[in-house]
Amino acid sequence: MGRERDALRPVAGNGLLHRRALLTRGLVLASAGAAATAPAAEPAVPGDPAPPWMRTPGKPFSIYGQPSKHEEQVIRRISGNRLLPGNGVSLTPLEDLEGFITPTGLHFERHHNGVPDIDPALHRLLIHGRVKRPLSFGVEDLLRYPLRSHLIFLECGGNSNAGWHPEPIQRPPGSFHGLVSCSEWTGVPLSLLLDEAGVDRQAGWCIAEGADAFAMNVSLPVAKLMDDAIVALFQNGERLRPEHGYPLRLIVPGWEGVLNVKWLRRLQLAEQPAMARNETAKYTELLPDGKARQFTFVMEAKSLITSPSHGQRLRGPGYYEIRGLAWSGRGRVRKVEVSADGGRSWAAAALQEPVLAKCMTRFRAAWQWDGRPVVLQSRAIDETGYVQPARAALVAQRGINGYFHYNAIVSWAIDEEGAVTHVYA
Ligand SMILES: Nc1nc2c(c(=O)[nH]1)N[C@H]1C(S)=C(S)[C@@H](COP(=O)(O)O)O[C@H]1N2
Ligand SMILES: [Mo]
Repeated sequence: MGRERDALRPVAGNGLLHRRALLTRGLVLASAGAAATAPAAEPAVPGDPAPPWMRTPGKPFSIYGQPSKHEEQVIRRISGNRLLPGNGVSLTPLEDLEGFITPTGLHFERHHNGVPDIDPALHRLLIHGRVKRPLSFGVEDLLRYPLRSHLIFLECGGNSNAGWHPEPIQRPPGSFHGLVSCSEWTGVPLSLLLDEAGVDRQAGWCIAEGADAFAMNVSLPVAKLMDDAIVALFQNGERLRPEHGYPLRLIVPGWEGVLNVKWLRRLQLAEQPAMARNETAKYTELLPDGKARQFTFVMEAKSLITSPSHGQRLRGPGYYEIRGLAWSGRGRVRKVEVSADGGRSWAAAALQEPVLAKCMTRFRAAWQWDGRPVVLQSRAIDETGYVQPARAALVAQRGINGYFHYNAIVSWAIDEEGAVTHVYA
């Protein structure tokens, strides 16, 4: 009981409790008692009459499952281009999801010229350029190689770029941080295929090209491809969906989304990068000194509170579980800290297992809200010791002409009414 009472003592400003509190039974009642608020559950009704759906047989089986009709509002939000309908994004509604896997139907999408309709029997993957033996693989050929799975996040380098706006954008977090999702990707380790082709020693780069009408291409260092890249054929257990690269795509764990070429058709080994559009005009960042950062492959550590967040309303003072996601392209998330006083004091959040490298990690923190205005924040620290920066620090370092790779701490202000707004704290 001593430990339990300890767990209910705040460890940081404005009511953040020790993460042990999440394991303490009776926490809700105990803390609700302390704050004199009603518990969330209603007392049981005597009699417990059978609801209507218990009085007739249910529907028969279905051949492919769909979410409940009561969850129709949980959708990807599309931000397209009226003049070029195939160029745009759809975003994952992060605030509506739990755990760390993104359902495939809600995984964000980014296409430059639409989703090609590819016949898997005709699709080929060519490995050529500076290799001893150029090779061409069909899907059936690739399925005979040993497979490997990566549970990883995929994030567009342009995710969260509204953070560079001078005023905080007032939208639910998925609407401006939702170009990140997390899946299990399964495919052939690229090192196997490159070894078979025999990469020339001078070939440090590999130019990957997709079979879409944009023929998107990017340049990647061969060392990374040999390390942990895969040619993915499956996502979350089933064959890739057309919008995510059917029948095969490149997966480059922890590196920015654009490098994960969908509908992959060509890997050309070369001594130099291609200097393609998406590594010169785009996905580069103009720095305050007028120079541009290029080939910023890794997605740095980031975290985000998904609940409470913009668009939600707290129903009065009392106990809340603060919930969010954290990830780092450099490896595991070592720690997530949560603040309820705009960053003056921090409490360690509980990290839900499994905590995997280059994967999303779900974090939770116990919080007793006293009903006064607060600013909630989270910051991720990864296994390299990298600490997610405050917005002011990121802006000081990178200026405001960057557009890509925004990973600053996100702040949610909660007012006396329980309304949540986005602020720069
Ligand atoms: N061939 C091809 N590959 C592509 C793209 C594309 O337009 N064409 N978009 C890239 C970008 S910018 C991102 S962020 C990711 C998005 O992958 P997803 O749509 O599966 O989420 O795919 C990348 N691979
Ligand atoms: Mo992207």
